[in-house]
Amino acid sequence: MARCAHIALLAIIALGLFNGTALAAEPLVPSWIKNAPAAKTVSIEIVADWNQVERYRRDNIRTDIIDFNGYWGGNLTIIVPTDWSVEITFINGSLSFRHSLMVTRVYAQSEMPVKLTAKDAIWGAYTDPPGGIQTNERRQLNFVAQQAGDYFLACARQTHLMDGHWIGFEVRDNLNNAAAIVHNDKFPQDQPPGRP
Ligand SMILES: [Cu+2]
Repeated sequence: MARCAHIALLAIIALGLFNGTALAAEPLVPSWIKNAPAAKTVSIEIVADWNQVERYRRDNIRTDIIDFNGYWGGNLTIIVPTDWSVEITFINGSLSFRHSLMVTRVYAQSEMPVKLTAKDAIWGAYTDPPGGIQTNERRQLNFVAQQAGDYFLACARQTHLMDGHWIGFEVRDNLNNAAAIVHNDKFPQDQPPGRP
């Protein structure tokens, strides 16, 4: 009996694991990530406030959400192979606000600085000035993903980090190409989808 119960329990655990695997978000390569594996280079285009217009159109009110390619507050993570060159074209698509882009360490919500400054940039990677570029301006941000680990791609404008203007950025060993993972559990279903 004990053995049967044990096997049944194992079967339940296995089913649970299988379901968990099936539900886990799979990495995808959206149109705005272009891999060049031979050159160990990835080109990424990131638009700040990509969805501002769509949100306004739907509800006719300005939301508090400020986004990168339609994602915010860590509901998307970009994963990049270790030692690859990362070439980000950063465009401020906002109708009204300055934004910037900076590679930072990971912050818990409670420890986020009121404002990021240049010295918070990992590998010196940030668009200049940290206070943000004007609407419709663009900047090129090039760096090498030299150390595996978890980071943020954050906006250094005023309180934007605390306000959720950040996405995850992970440098990972043994990865064939860069990709993105959407964390659907952190993405409100009533919001328009992010950039495909
Ligand atoms: Cu911002």
